[in-house]
Amino acid sequence: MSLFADEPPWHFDLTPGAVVLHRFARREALALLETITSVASQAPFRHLVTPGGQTMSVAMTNCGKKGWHSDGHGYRYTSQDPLSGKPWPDMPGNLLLLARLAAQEAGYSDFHPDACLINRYVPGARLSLHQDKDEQDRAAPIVSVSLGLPAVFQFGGATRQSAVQRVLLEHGDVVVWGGPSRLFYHGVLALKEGFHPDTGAIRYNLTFRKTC
Ligand code: MD6
Ligand code: FE
Repeated sequence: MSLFADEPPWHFDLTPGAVVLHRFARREALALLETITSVASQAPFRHLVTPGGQTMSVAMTNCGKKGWHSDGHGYRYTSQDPLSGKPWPDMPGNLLLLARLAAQEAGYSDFHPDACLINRYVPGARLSLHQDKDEQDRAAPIVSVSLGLPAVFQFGGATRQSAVQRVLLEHGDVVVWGGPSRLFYHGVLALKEGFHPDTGAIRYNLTFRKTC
């Protein structure tokens, strides 16, 4: 926690185990965007298809030892990009360090992510309520970094019917999510039109996970 309330990050507790670190990644944001461009040049963004046959409005790619994938056979982590058959691009050191520092700031020491899912939203793109439950290690938190246009993040509880709260995630905001809330339902409302000086009409989200 910073000593002075006028310096980032500002902690906002969502629910036990989950905290927003407002502006935690602001200073690194431009370097993170360059990293995203580099990863996407090796493993391009693509619109995955859910097991139910719906094409997702959010485009995705990954870096790290594992990458998240979805198709008609289900959701899973793979070691290779199914588009190219090659391993996912390495997770760059600046991303890994940021994820580890954010986890520590939220009280989760010794976070060792092996996957970074990169989401790209254009206006209208959304992520419906879901649980992140494809990871074997449920003791590790998830660290989520928002860049570019703001989005409304919804977070609920243990069931799809749980009441949802809403929080605006802006450029450089980080959410750390684990412990008792690790399997809580959450989603992202349709992105509004807008312009961000660093990304134009786009929001990116990086989620770091320990998959096994
Ligand atoms: C997003 N994030 O913010 C999507 N999942 O674009 C997630 O689905 C998410 O932010 C688990 C933990 C934190 C997250
Ligand atoms: Fe999620």
